[in-house]
Amino acid sequence: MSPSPQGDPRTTEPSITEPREVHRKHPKTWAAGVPAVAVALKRGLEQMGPVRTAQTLFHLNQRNGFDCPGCAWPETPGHRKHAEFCENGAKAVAEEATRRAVTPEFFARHGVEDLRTRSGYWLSQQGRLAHPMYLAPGDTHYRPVSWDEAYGIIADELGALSSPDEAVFYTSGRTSNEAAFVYQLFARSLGTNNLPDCSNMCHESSGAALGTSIGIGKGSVTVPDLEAADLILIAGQNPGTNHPRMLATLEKAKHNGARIVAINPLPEAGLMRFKDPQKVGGVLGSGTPLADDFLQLRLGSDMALFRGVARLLRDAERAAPGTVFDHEFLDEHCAGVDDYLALLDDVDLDEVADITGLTRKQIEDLADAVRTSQRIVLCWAMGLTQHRHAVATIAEGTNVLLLRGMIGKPGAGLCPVRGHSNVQGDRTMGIYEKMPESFLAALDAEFGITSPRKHGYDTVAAIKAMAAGRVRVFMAMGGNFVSATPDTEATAAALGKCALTVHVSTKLNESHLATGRHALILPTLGRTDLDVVDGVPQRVSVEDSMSVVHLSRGSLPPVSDQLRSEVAIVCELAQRAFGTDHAVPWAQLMSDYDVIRDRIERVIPGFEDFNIRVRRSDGFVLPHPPRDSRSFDTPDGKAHFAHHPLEWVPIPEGRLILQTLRSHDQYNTTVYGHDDRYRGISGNRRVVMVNPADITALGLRDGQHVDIVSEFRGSDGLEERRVHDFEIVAYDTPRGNAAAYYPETNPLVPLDSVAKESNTPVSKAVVIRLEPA
Ligand SMILES: Nc1nc2c(c(=O)[nH]1)N[C@H]1C(S)=C(S)[C@@H](COP(=O)(O)OP(=O)(O)OC[C@H]3O[C@@H](n4cnc5c(=O)[nH]c(N)nc54)[C@H](O)[C@@H]3O)O[C@H]1N2
Ligand SMILES: Nc1nc2c(c(=O)[nH]1)N[C@H]1C(S)=C(S)[C@@H](COP(=O)(O)OP(=O)(O)OC[C@H]3O[C@@H](n4cnc5c(=O)[nH]c(N)nc54)[C@H](O)[C@@H]3O)O[C@H]1N2
Ligand SMILES: [Mo]
Repeated sequence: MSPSPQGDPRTTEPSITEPREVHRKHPKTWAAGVPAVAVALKRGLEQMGPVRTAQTLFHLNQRNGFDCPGCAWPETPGHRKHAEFCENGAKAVAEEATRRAVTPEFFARHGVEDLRTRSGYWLSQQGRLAHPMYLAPGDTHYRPVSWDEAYGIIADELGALSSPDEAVFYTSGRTSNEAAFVYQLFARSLGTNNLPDCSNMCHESSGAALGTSIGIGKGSVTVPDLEAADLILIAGQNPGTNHPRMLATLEKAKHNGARIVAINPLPEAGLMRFKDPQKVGGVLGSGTPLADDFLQLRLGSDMALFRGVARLLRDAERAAPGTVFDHEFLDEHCAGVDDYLALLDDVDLDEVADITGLTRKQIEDLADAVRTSQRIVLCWAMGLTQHRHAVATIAEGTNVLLLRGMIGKPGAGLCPVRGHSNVQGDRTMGIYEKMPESFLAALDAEFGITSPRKHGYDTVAAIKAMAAGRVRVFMAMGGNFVSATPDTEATAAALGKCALTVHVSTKLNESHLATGRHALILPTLGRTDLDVVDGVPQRVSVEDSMSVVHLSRGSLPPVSDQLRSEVAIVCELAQRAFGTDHAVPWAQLMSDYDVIRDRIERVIPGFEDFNIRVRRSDGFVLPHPPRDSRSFDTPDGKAHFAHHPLEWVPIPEGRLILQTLRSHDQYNTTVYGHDDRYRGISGNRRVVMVNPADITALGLRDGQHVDIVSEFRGSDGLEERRVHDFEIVAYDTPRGNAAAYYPETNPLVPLDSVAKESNTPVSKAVVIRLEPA
């Protein structure tokens, strides 16, 4: 295909503004509004030029357009014809649809050592990867290879494994359903379940908790439910930055009379007030206040808060039997309630106040709101999932909703807000190191393969296996493994022990420089790119945070004719690795994505008439037994009250608890710029936000430069990790709690510090001390 003029790549190196000194302004008390539009347009024009900017922003989340590669927040049903503006969605698109290109000449100019000295920001600003590149053993520079050579290199290494379990296949959550399905089929045809994914670091704790409590690891609400709720609790989530389109839903809920409670250590602007840039009122007026209550609790104390609320509900029920609990729901649909109520005897509400840092009155008010509301939704994200006791915390929040019968009725339910735009779909497609027997059996029957039954590695287990020399081939379908995972130095060293590392990527990142003995970078099409097979434009499908599956079609001419789709890369590699007479018809699968969808339909329940229903303008909703019919796919068919011992995060003397979080100007490890606008911090990301009273108590001062040292008691005693030269910023965070940006602080997160049951790295509670630099 010949690129149109606006598709011509820019190959001169862009001039990059590297970080300078930190600037502070007052944190914002509202989100979006006119500045959001201005920033989005500026970034769009810089990266894409005027024509592509207009083309992409017009096609974002449209009926015939592409699914936004930003977050997994759903479209409002029936609204897909209107452009839904979102600053950070626009930035995600600009980042992908940039005209800048990383060519073989770029790699000839910059050796791997040189690139290792560059920041992640500098790397991603270079533009789209434009040619397959190979770093041969002992080489200093990546050099161009043909696709054939690249497949040959991978197939040779896979052929030389002494066990298929010496290969690991990572996935990041942007991969489409079709690509994810063929990718896991490839891994299982090879004979391994080593399919770690970004979800292991993200909502794994939600999946683990909900799986046990309600029998399915997905949220139980839809957008109309949120709009109809009378109480919405938002715990551990910063929607103004990470799910901006959620604010429009919250605004609507608010207009319908909902009360919104923000539960967060930080007064995030998006939780406070929203100015919809698409409405006159949002441009000229003061916007809509969102949160009615802001509960500024300490890091890791949500479980205590939920348990305190449960205790108050129980007391109210005892005082006026039959008025608080939903007895019909409890009797008919739940197990374990009596044991849970007994556990509540031990709750000391003064202790809950101490742990959370909230007042008794705040806790009682929340319990009153939960007691008197008829339709309650609990939303959460990384602030709950990335703690040692994350699974117990989410299960505790679920217990509270169960007591009031808030599952499987309109306007109520559980709402884990997913991150990557198709992370939920990838899991549905089998990207999981321990898929159930029913899935594996169906896959085997459909394709005539024998999937391995032994569970594979998740992300943390994969790093440990690499470190132990048990992995020879590491392949990543997207993502930035070395920067997103904990313990950056240890992880880079582990990757270095692999024979071959392979990255299927859209943009250059640090993981391309954390190589095995040899390494490949394979450039792929993104969501915005036109994907044509035999003259026919292909569409892919994705599943949003509320289990809605719909189509996405890119429209932009790719930045180079060397880019291949993720589906093609997997299927071509499979033909090379397994030969053309393999049981799986790889050539046929890649010839038309409808064929893949037909196969998905035969393997995965809920995809009946996939190709027909996915073409409806709003797509279709996957089944969710608790939501649809209050049925629970647990051994006894009931929802289960969890009975975990109460846990929280104590703050050792002279230490702080650090959470690692996102600024307003990044997408995970991809830094778009240095302006965390809502928090009023710009210029440089190496900052640590600390409560002013703690700064004084620690004998430090605002603006001082410090090293952050993390302390972790591992099996071999006290371990320390250090990152250098961070500026202290006095900030409104609870006493004893601090915050700094991910991924700069990932070297501080110990690989062994993981959530119980879900094995998710504990990124929101790192014990630290600050040492003057
Ligand atoms: N623009 C943009 N959008 C994104 C992303 C991005 O990087 N940029 N990333 C995507 C991905 S993969 C994900 S998973 C989501 C992440 O979305 P979020 O979970 O909103 O992301 P974080 O920045 O990690 O923010 C965590 C929030 O939880 C709060 N928090 C931290 N610890 C606690 C706690 O113990 N209790 C409570 N109650 N609150 C706590 C923090 O103060 C912060 O407000 O966003 C997705 N969308
Ligand atoms: N300390 C700390 N660590 C964390 C977190 C935290 O809050 N704190 N959050 C965790 C969470 S929630 C997540 S989800 C992970 C994220 O982990 P990952 O998903 O691994 O990381 P990303 O930064 O999203 O990956 C960005 C890269 O993906 C590639 N890419 C983008 N789009 C596409 C595409 O369409 N196809 C392909 N093949 N490649 C593409 C680009 O090359 C880009 O450089 O990080 C986790 N790590
Ligand atoms: Mo995530």
